[in-house]
Amino acid sequence: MLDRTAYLALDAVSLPRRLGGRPELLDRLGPAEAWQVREVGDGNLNLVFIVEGPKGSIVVKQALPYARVVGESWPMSLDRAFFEHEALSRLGARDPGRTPELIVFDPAQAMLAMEHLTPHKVARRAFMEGEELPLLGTHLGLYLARTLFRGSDWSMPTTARKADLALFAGNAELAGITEELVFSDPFKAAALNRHTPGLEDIAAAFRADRALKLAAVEMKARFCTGAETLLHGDLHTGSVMATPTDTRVIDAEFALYGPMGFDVGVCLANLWMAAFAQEAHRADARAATAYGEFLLATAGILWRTFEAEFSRLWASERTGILGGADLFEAQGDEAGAKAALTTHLTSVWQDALGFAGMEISRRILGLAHIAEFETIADIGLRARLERRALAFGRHLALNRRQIPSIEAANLLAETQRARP
Ligand code: SR1
Ligand code: MG
Repeated sequence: MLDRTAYLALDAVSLPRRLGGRPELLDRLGPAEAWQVREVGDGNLNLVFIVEGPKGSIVVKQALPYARVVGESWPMSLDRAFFEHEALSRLGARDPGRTPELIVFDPAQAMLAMEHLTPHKVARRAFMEGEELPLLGTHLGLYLARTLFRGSDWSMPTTARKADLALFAGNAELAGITEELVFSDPFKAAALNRHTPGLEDIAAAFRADRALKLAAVEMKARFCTGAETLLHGDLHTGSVMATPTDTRVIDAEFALYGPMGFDVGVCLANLWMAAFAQEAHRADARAATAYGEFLLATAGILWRTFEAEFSRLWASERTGILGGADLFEAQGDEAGAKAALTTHLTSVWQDALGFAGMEISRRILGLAHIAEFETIADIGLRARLERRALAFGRHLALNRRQIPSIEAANLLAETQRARP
């Protein structure tokens, strides 16, 4: 058990004194007396500082012993910083260049110093500002294929795979948060739930919707029992930072072994929700439609890139426990290998749609909402847009086995967005 008696939350004033003795940081930043520090954390859990010095800048992230979004009444273990560091190291190795460079990790202080991604913007913010990110879908599709494939039994040898499964089973507290907030709370009268005024009827309808609750139970069971690969575990668009030419994935503290479709579905859900919110963020209907089309196109590119890259890795790197080349290719049965791949990708796709439905429901009816909706000052408009997104999310969850393609899912989103 790690001794954390010395743990103390950082602040902008104490940070140069407390971290100024570390050579890795001095190399990057220059002398600590000249550091400029600002706290910029706007997430639900942690402190985040940007530290600028004469030679450069870094980001320092420190876990708090409670959930920032609720306060000290919700204590949380500091161990999440350890799991984030372990996860980012693996995800970065599996898709090099797609995560921030890690500079220093201090487990006792639950503190991670890393590359300052600049001029990157949180993708969610770029969506609200209408900024085009033409490579986002490609980069995320590649990231998802590489990390999900290379962390799985299709790729990993049995000892390493089981050691990682055991390691990340320790991140149980954060897994438990997802289990409750994503798969249970939106479908019951949970104490921390909140929603936009005007959505009382649909919130009540969700609580009474047996078919939807059965879907939630099934998706929760997939999440809890389908330990296919190391997931990021919270891959919404606040965990993505981007420029028009680069995309990075951050904030992996919810990492755990789970079904591949979870990361894919959460990511798609957040692209779709951003599209539903566009009407409130653009000057006119034409601009909202155009940017909404960009977001749906990004979802399309993401899935098609994921499929293509996963298929490439399947053919070239399928050397893990589940490899299966001995059953198919080695016996001249290429079609059998293709059939096994298709079966797997179909299962990821159907899971992704179910998880997307859960993510949309929880971001509108649960505790943790998204900025694209939360910043809409006109409450009537916000409720109208959220209602459309909820109807779409419900449809995905209930019809996940009947929606054949990303094009079909995008068409459903388009149709739902156009409703009065
Ligand atoms: C109490 S944590 C609430 C949410 O914030 C994180 O970003 C996760 O999405 C979690 O569900
Ligand atoms: Mg986060």
